[in-house]
Amino acid sequence: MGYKVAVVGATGNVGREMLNILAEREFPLDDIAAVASPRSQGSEIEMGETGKMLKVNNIEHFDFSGWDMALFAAGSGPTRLFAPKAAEAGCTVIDNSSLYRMDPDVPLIVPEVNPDAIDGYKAKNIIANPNCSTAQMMVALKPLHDAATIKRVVVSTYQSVSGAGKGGMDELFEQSRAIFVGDPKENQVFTKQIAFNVIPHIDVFLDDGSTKEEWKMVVETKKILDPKIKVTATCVRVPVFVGHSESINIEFEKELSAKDAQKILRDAPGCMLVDKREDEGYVTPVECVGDSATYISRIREDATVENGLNIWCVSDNLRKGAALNAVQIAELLGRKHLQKG
Ligand code: 11C
Repeated sequence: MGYKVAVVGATGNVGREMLNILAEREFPLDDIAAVASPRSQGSEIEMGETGKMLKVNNIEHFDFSGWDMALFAAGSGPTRLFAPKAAEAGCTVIDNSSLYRMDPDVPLIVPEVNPDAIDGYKAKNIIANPNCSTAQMMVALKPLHDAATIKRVVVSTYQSVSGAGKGGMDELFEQSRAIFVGDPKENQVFTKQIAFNVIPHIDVFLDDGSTKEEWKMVVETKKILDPKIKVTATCVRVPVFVGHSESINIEFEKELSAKDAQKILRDAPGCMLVDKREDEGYVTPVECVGDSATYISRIREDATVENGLNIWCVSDNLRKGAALNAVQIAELLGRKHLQKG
């Protein structure tokens, strides 16, 4: 016996990846519904690479009662309207938007890091999925925090355009081509030219001069891992299609050598250590596309602070940063709270 699962926002980058991953991981399904905006009603979408085609349902007419879980990848606007309806109808919402992440009545979960926090989901029947740049950093930091207690993190991100949806990917492609043929195109999705450029601006500016993307990394780390950890972030969009990279400087309470950190991360859940001081000894975003792991490379001691380490962390932002983490939450929810059969 399996679950009845709805994927909301099924036609977007993350929704499609959710369908892929549900199929790939053989999630026990009794029924699956693809749900999207009225625009997509009647179109069809493939369930991963299974050949099974799903008719897309209009979110405005979809009845969530009788469905066990809904994986939402619909953005904050539609989520604000439809997630509470689904939750009230008894369908547990696993939401990928930023809407509920900091709600004290909504658990914010990375299954490798804080699985027990899921127990609080009943207050609203909603569970939040973290921001992609936070999720991969949590997978890398948790085992190091357990070993030597992290005091402070300084992170700079190199985030791919797929984080801004299909429109972001199209803009990078079209703009690169247009520049090559000598017919430059105006930017519409990004605030500046993204082709052959980098943009230190993701999401809106806040009063203190940081961006909301940077703020998310600070507050989500505290909620997921430890409120005592100080985090400062600089988030940058780079002309990469898929895969977010992060340079993370970590200051610990206790001493932790680069060698010991390697040993810990080699065995840590969700992590893949590739760390040799040679050409093939580190991972770049193009190599992580389609993978589930959070790759860690370039571990080295930072001699400018007491107990400091630098690491390089790369992951497929559409997977661990979004769809995979959501499906892992669904698996955890099934194991801990919604057992079937
Ligand atoms: C980006 N991290 O790369 C964003 C996308 O809060 O879920 C995800 C935004 C969010 O643009």
